[in-house]
Amino acid sequence: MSRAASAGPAERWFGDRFGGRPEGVWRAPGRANLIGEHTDYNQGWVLPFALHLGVTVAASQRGDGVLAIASRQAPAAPAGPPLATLAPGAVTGWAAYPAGVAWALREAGHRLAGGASLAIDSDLPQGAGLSSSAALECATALALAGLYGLDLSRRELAALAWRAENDFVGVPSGIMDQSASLLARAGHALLLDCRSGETADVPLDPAGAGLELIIVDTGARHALGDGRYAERRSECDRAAALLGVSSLRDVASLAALSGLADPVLRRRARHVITENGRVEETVALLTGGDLAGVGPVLLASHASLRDDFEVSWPEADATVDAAMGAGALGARMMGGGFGGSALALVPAGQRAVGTAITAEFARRGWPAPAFVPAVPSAGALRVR
Ligand code: GAF
Repeated sequence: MSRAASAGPAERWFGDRFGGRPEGVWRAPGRANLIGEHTDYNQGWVLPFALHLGVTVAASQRGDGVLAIASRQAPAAPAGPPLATLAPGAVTGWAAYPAGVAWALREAGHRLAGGASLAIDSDLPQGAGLSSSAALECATALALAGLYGLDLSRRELAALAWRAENDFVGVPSGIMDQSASLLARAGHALLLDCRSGETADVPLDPAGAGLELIIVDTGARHALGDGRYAERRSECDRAAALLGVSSLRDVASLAALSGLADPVLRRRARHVITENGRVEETVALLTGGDLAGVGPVLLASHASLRDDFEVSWPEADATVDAAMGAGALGARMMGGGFGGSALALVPAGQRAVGTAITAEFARRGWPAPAFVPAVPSAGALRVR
């Protein structure tokens, strides 16, 4: 679905719930991550790109200080917290994400005095590891900044959206997803240094290389807030502390890991260090015009996430094996892990990979996976 086409349903939804025409419509995409998994909160590097799927917010200012929120995907559960009462824990469920953004803006000293009506529509699958939460936060952040004329850079908005997720919703994510949604450019992946915040656009044009990137939604649902993601974060923090560095980014070489007695912490740290190296390798390959050469790097990333970081799940492993057996150039699980989507790099128009994955799921008695073309798209924007 194109962005222009997607403004209509959100506008009509606004009319249904609030009456009249919204002052504006904003849209923020979900993301895929080419490589650099579980490196963001270790102050390392990531290389995500924006998807063509996303969240649209049709919005207007109000005069009563209320944040009225209605989602087309959850019509039975509208929310309407007064802005003045917003505090962590005060709003739960999906509405905590937009409410958290209003809270983060207020905490940063921005006035949204009259409140806002937000009509939300999404074409992103939830729980598929494609950052539907970050897209909701970023679309809301752009909408509120637009309505109230706030002079905030994309980087500042990403930081506020990230703060909403961490400090209001209570999910301890890194900054990758919000950055990809707000900063990515069409036809490019976004190289982000998660310590300095510096970014660079790296050309990513699968079609031009005669290839396709395919997202495989494995159907296994994941939730960043279920505790396992937080456990990985704290293992990384412990490993860094034991190695005497402020984050695993600062570990100079794999040899230093002999200083970790705990084999689990050693494996976690090894993943982060080698994954940072794989981001660097991927950027060099893309810059040299060799997308096909990225295939083996994706596969190595998957092995590291499966064996060292232990965040893969059976459907992702089966997807990667079936894809490689049917002629993919590379494949890996994507995102936080324990469910969600995998990414496969395949020759353009080659249907054998999808067929093989679907057949493998059927053989194992799993529901059929869904396939989404991953086209590097533009970051968030005002649609109208
Ligand atoms: C999730 C998180 F939200 C990101 O910050 C990142 O840590 C990712 O998992 C793993 O790379 O998407």
